[in-house]
Amino acid sequence: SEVDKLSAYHPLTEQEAIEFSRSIPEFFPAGAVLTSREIGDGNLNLVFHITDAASGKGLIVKQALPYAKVVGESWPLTLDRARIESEALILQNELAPGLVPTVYKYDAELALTVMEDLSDHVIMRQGLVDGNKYPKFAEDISTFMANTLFFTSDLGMNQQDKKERVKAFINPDLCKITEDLIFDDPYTDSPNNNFEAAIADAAEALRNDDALHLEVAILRNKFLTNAQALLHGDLHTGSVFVTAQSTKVIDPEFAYYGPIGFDVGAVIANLLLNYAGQAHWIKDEAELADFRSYLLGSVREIWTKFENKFGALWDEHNADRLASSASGYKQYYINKLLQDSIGFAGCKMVRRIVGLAHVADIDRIEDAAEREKAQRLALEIGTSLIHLNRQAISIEQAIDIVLSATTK
Ligand code: SR1
Ligand code: MG
Repeated sequence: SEVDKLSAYHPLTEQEAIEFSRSIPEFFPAGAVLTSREIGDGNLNLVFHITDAASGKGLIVKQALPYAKVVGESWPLTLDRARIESEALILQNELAPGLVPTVYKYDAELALTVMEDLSDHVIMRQGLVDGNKYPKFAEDISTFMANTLFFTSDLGMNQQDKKERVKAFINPDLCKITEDLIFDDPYTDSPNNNFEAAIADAAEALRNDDALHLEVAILRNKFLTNAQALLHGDLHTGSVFVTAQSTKVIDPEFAYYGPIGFDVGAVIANLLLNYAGQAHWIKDEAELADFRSYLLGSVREIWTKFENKFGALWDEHNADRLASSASGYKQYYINKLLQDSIGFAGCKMVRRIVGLAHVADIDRIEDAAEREKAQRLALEIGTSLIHLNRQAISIEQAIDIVLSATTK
């Protein structure tokens, strides 16, 4: 068949993506006239949007490339990440139903996953840049994180099965990207770094701050060694599709067993990066204050809801006898999650300003002086969160950091 002819790995053409999508049983009507468009705007993969104008139905065909698209063929990357992504999506859909796209098919040879078309949603990063609020997001993302992280941890599943799962999600290439881009490059003179001359002094300060390096080294070590739960691994606002009523988390190709706070911190960091850029996007002072207060309210709500939901799962489903009975342990564990989340959030903000891959919330600001102001604000917040992390006892301390950095 046409699909069999495709089978050896090669990057698909738009036409081949159409042929492949016809192999999904009973999806498109027989003889449907399909169109295909490569819409991938991420750093790593090809993404084809297949549509049938007559039925209005669509599919996404996502194919991993054997290298990082953002850099080129000189940066090889395993195709196994397509398996990791499809298996993570399937598991996440079981643990947090409706909060990820449905997977229709995975093809190991072609490193390709066919999944639900979410083109009635928008990428949250763009939605926030456009000044839109998402009233269901805090509820949904806290459910997503509490369910997927608790039930894949030693608290929420059989601990021997968990070790098998750790094995299935060993993801060295993608972890190496994070280890370098987030936990090393910004703090040294790395050729991967990418920052503007206007903030060279701030980038240099990152390289010379010993106390900061200690905190980043501790957080890096947690990322390297703490197999706490199956993470999404790259939970920024570009990995979330939203509408006012719906949230869908996509792109878990960085999934691996790591520290829970890394996912929670990613969400917080990306709301705060938007916060830092918003002075450009919203010119009216009152509207800006309102939107920024919405973003800070979301950070508070996400943490509080996550903490409550994770705590409720702990009370009802704890698989670890001592963890559930030792008095004070739950509070100790959840406070460590808060501290890690704050620390990782800081690292994720810093890397988006001086590291290889940036965010549109700030990079698309055309005016150089405004862009510099946003970058400096993000760095001020990020570094302060990193300095705070091991001392934190409340999310309010992180919010206070943002407020005082804004008025500085
Ligand atoms: C080389 S990939 C750069 C970044 O894009 C992804 O979304 C991850 O955040 C990664 O660090
Ligand atoms: Mg991605």
